[in-house]
Amino acid sequence: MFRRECDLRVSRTPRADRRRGGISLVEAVLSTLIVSVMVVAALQSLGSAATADRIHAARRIGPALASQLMSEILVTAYEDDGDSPVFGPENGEGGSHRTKLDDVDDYDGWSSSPLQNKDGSAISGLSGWTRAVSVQWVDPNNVSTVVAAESGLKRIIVTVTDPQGRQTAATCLRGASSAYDYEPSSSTTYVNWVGVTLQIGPDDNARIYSGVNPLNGIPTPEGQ
Ligand SMILES: [Ca+2]
Ligand SMILES: [Ca+2]
Repeated sequence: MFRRECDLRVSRTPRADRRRGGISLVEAVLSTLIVSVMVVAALQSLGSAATADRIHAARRIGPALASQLMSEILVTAYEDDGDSPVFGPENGEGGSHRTKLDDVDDYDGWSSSPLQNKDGSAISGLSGWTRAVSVQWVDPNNVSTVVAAESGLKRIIVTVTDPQGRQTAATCLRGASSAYDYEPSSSTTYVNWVGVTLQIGPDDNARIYSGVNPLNGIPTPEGQ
């Protein structure tokens, strides 16, 4: 008896395995969606970081600009040494810059936008910022009380407003007998204020503003 045997087994790839050999449309769409979500999330993070950086810079610049102008004011005389001092700029001292302002109350009402250096030159990179000054006599026994007549004490307020309307205010008191109110014993040239603006690189937000009053005292008449 002849018996024939043959092997009819055929190797087949299961349908599921064959599908894994490529990328289906659904998988491509899902992958694109996931990547898109990740890109959007990354961009939002970058945008938030940039916004936070700008806010931080604005909070740092406001006090610096206020301090810079305040230091400029504090080294002027308490009262103009002319024959007819007035509260506010004396004759010939007003104008578009601050080079002729030589006593504290000359600065009352000063405001500038765009911001200016003392010589009237514009401070670049600060479009939309405003700096304003208010000076008032106050009661020496209660410095929060404004008085209408000479009291021997002036309160100076420098207010800086950024382009978004956020304000920074610096307040100082100035008496009538500070070191800067004594006449030198002889004609003397000295440095009493230095305004500083520093910037490294092209980023305006990285700029540093400051003003300093050197500690060298003004030469005073003997006995004073
Ligand atoms: Ca004055
Ligand atoms: Ca003056």
